[in-house]
Amino acid sequence: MGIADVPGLLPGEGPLVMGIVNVTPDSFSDGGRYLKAVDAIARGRELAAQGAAFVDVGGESTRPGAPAVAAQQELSRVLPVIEALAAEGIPVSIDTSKPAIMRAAVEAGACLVNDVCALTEPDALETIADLGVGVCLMHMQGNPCTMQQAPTYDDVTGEINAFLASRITACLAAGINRSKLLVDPGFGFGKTLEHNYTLMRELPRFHDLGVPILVGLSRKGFVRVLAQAEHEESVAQLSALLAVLAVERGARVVRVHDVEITRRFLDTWVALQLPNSGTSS
Ligand code: 8Y7
Repeated sequence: MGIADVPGLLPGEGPLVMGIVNVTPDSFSDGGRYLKAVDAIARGRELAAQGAAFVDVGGESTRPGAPAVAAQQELSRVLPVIEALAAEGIPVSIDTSKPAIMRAAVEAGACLVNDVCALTEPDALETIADLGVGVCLMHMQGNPCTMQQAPTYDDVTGEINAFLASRITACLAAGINRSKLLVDPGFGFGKTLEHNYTLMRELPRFHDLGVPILVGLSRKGFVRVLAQAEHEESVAQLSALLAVLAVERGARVVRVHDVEITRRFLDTWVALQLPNSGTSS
């Protein structure tokens, strides 16, 4: 199943929520791993019940400064979760940049690959072409360890747009169908506060790429700054507001931690649309 086959992502249909399920256990014991998988599966079910169109399963933290995880460990974290959720008919996306994990995840039932490296790892393009699944191409400046040290751009939106255009071209050249692609400017990935604000203001410029736009704003550092509050509730609410703004500016999918409130905000926005103002891309 590819992106074009996922119900709801056809042109003219409303915004979709991707719910986040992190499987990053602290314990290395089998018992701990099993418990973490059970927790992650329960969380995925809960997010689907709250209205997530996909759950994004990740076994390696991509937060700034996070250490890399060995492929074997990443696999043992995510596969049981993907298998269980996919078996229940929940559309699963796999958050990874490693071709071996993309392949194993799709064999376990994932229908979408969420790659923060936009298929730049060796063999990633060929793997996605071969698997025939959907893929989200995200922009990042630098790598997760160094990206927040001194991100610089002359024209942040223009440069990210050009990068995403070049990755779309690379995908098409590798034999991946355009209908399988999503793009994402990568809020917080090698961006200062001001870069994130500019991207938010200029989000409509990404329409030119001609593929659906996904954004991840949920509980990110700049959202915490805007919220001016420590409580998670305020951060969740502001994240949901920003999801609505992003959708109004053309995003089709929002990747979030708080599915219920985001879905409620988006449903309200959809219900209160002015005539003839629906998104069409
Ligand atoms: C994003 C993401 C993260 C994002 C896409 C976090 C894996 C950091 N952020 N994937 N992943 N877009 N496509 O705060 O913005 O969730 S991890």
